[in-house]
Amino acid sequence: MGRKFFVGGNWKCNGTSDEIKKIISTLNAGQVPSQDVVEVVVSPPFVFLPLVKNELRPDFHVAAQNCWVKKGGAFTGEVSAEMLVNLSIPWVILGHSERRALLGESNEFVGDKVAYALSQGLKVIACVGETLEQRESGSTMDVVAAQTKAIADLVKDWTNVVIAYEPVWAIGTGKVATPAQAQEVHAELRKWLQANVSAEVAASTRIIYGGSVSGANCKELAGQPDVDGFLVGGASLKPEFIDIIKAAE
Ligand code: G2H
Repeated sequence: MGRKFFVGGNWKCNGTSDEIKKIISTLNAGQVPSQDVVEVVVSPPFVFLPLVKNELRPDFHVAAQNCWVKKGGAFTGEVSAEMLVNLSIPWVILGHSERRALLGESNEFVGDKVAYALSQGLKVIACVGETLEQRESGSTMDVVAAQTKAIADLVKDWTNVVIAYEPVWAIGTGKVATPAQAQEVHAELRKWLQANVSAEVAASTRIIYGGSVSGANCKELAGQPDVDGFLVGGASLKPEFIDIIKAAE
């Protein structure tokens, strides 16, 4: 199947330029497995993208945390996919639950964003995940399938898509999904891709887990057959991110 382990660091809305430089130094000094074993992508706030792009070691790549849904223009405050391509930023995170919840991004809007970003040549980390209420009411898979369907309806080529399963109740709470809970949803998602997209896409698309991943819990999560890596928030700002990358081994 050959799904290369993927570790993303989502720095969210954190950091001063001094703090960002410190994180870069730590990452640049870290001993990690080779690019044949793990793909590492870090996602600073927009304003720090050029700094990180210029200073970060070349075997780690850079992602934006969002981009506009279509071609740039009169959209105050937005950053377009074209601009990211112009700055040679290869990746973008789309559909993070913080944006879905706080900024009202719907499944369809996220699907449109994913399709447009891909059409411009960006690679996409597309986030899906259920709230606690949805999990407790037994609708986890319905929610995650609907979020994925809105993307699948518009995307034909999945080569440049990584799906991040991030249960909302596990984000920034310290309440990580158990390895069994993560594996269950990842396996169901893969089955969904098999049934609704193709066996090839199901076998080759990386499904990574996000939600309170740490140096302490990453090894066990990484041992699950359908967990192909992580999207890390809080811990990606700390030296322990290097330990999380090593979970690829
Ligand atoms: C989930 C994750 C990163 P954290 O949002 O995308 O954040 O690891 O802080 O839960």
